[in-house]
Amino acid sequence: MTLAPLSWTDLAALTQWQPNLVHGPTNSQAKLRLFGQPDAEPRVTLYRDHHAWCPYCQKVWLWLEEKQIPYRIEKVTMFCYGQKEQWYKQKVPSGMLPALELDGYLITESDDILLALEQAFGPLVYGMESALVLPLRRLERLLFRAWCSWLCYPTLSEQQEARNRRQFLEVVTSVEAALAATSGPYFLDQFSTADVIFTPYVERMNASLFYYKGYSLRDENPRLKDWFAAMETRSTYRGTQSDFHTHAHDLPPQMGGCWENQDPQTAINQTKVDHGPWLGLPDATYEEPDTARSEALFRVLKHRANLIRVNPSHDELVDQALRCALTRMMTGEVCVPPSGSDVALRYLRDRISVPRDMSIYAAKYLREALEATAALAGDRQGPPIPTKHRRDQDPANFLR
Ligand SMILES: N[C@@H](CCC(=O)N[C@@H](CS)C(=O)NCC(=O)O)C(=O)O
Repeated sequence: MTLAPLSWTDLAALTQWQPNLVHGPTNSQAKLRLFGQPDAEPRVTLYRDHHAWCPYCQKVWLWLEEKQIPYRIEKVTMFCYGQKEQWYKQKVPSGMLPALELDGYLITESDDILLALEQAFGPLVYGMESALVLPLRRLERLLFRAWCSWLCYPTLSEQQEARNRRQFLEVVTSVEAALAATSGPYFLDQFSTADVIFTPYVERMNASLFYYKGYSLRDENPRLKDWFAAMETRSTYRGTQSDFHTHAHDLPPQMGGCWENQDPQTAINQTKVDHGPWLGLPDATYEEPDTARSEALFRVLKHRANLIRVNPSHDELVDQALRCALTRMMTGEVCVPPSGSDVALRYLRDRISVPRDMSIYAAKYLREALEATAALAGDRQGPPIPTKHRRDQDPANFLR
């Protein structure tokens, strides 16, 4: 007998997820952060991307969360996802993110923003210009350049590919040495600005090299492994953390392309990231919260009308198939979706964005349920994810 999918009302009764966006743990959906100070009048407004993807925004975001500075958030569309808001272009003609207003003064450039924040609120343990942090900032830029050279240019020969890899690994050796210079897991003797500076790109390196080069930065390097694990003990970092799927498919349009190598491990990793299983990937190793499924359900319920509308398949088909996947995720009961809905379910599976839509484990469970349900309908994939832009992810479709 085929189990009928639960109704939207029945599904809604299965989630109690209700995050406190203003005072609770770091969350990409927040528009105001007061950190338990209900009377605070924020001096700071952070302008960051709707996708919670921009690495320079993540740096400032994480800093504000760690320092618990009350602030407002205004979200702006990045060029590759859709139309840049006119009001933002008037404020920042280049359209670049992040920008920050402090006491009414506008500041751009993430490093200048952090310097201004330090002046106003004090350093995050060590200052950006301190003798301890400056060499680490230089090392981060070296690592960034070596990563770009390996990932973002087509290689003309195997020798060149091997050279680019070796040059990247040489800088990783220096990063391992820097991490080993203190007894704890962080870059300096305690968590500080230095860790915030490394976070955005090391996270993107971990994801992209796993997917395009068959190389696991996190597994291959013991100090970085410990550093990632320590970062994941922080609810601030977990709130800003993205997953392998999101990075692997958001990086190409941002970086002007990502080039895969011929290593057999690359194909294995790509299959895992694109088709699952997502649980167990080295993008997150902290213990999964028991609210993950509730959170995923809550987020789908919030946007269900938009999700159904933007899906290329017929609305009724998507509606029913999606309820089948959610029924399975919440009850464990197998619910066979309507025939022809494999494409619709995989379209959505490929477009969950972390942390924009939900946190990392919530996304893993939702992807698993969508894939397992799609597999009952067939093996057709959704339309390919574009690599030159991501207008399939235009935030304008999700503002209502
Ligand atoms: N040097 C700048 C770089 C900022 C930057 O490159 N921002 C990108 C996003 S990661 C941007 O806003 N690009 C325009 C867009 O995509 O709309 C900083 O540190 O703030």
